[in-house]
Amino acid sequence: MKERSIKPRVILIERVEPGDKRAHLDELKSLAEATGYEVVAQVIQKRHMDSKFNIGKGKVKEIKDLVVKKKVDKVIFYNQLKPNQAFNLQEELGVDVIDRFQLILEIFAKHAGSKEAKLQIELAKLKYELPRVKELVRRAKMRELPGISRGPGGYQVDIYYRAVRRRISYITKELERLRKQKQIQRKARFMLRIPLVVLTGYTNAGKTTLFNKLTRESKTVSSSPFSTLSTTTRLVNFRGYQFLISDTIGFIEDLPPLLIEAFHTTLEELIYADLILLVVDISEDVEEIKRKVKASLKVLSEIGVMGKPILLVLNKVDIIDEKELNEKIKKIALNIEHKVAISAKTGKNIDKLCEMIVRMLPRLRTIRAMIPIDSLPNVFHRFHKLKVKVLEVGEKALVELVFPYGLTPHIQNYISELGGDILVHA
Ligand SMILES: Nc1nc2c(ncn2[C@@H]2O[C@H](COP(=O)(O)OP(=O)(O)O)[C@@H](O)[C@H]2O)c(=O)[nH]1
Ligand SMILES: [Mg+2]
Repeated sequence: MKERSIKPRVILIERVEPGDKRAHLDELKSLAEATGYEVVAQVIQKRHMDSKFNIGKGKVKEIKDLVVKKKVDKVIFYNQLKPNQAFNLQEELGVDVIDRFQLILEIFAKHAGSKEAKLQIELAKLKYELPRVKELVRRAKMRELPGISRGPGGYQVDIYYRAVRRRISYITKELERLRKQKQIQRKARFMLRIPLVVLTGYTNAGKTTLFNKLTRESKTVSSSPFSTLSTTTRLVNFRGYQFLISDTIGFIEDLPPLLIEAFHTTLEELIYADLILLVVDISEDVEEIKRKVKASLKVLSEIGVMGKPILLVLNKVDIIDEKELNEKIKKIALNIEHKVAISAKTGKNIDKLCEMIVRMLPRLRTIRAMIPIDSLPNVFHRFHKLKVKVLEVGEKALVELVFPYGLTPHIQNYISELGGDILVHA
């Protein structure tokens, strides 16, 4: 008997404009899987947009059959759907229909840790929904809405529309307030006792595959200090050396502008990284790889983590030959000093990757803290002269401390006992 998985089952659909060559379903599949869906079918149609369904009417019929046959829960479009198209498709197919924008929102929501991240995502969602609510109002007024008895009538929809707008203005103000607050106090919320490695790179590069390879026998890290990290952080033991590794959503191609702020908040855990692994798909075109690496470095600098060590991981070497690999490595030179070519799928060079990780991870942790001036003698007494540097003296003293990772909890307690604060950026 075939077992039915508990993951929601989805069909992916893309309408490709007749002139366009590239389809994007691989990328969409990677996003859908990362969100927790099981992809049971993929459909591509080459044609101009149909105003009613986006895709053609005949295709809709075909998909309707697939929905029934494959017990599908949801249909996901690569193309952005106009409000009326989304409603028409939903009516016709009898299941939820979302587009890429909404899928990205779902994945962001799943990873959102901080209050700010959650608000950013809700804001993007409401802004996206506003024209859809408008369409709902229009349909309700025209008495077109199917089953008015089960949905809101025109009057209620109107009220809902106004409520959405009020919420948008509330969140906008709240975010402004949080931003100001953050500028005043950039305190570190927590620090880990063990160095943290964070995987990043574009969708489909192989981050999750690599994460699974590296952590096959490891445990999920779920104790409270990690609660602001994504749920996908695990402990890796490599020849007696320990480090934590986090999988992330990473970078998304053609991100809708409305989602950029929300996207930045999903990168928060990079602030805590001791080492960043930038994963690229080496089987892609050289120009494509270069463009992605550059764009990645730009985003990293925008969120303020450029000072951290970066290891460029050239993944998928199993599908190109040695000659191609060497040529590409030469061309991608850029200015990233450390790189390693691996296959997350076959396991090639995974040991070498781990060796490099261990080599690149700092043995000692450097932090900066603000402490009351009268505690300075205490700090000097506690630390060897070489391990503490006073950088600035104002109302409080800004000091830099260096100590072994394992001592992190003690140092944290010590500084808070003195009435000091550790700053986010070391
Ligand atoms: N041939 C090959 N395929 C890989 C390798 N690593 C990942 N993939 C495939 O690339 C696709 C995207 O991988 P995934 O880990 O989801 O990428 P992510 O979006 O960066 O997390 C999947 O179909 C993987 O099976 C590799 O080393 N070699
Ligand atoms: Mg992934």
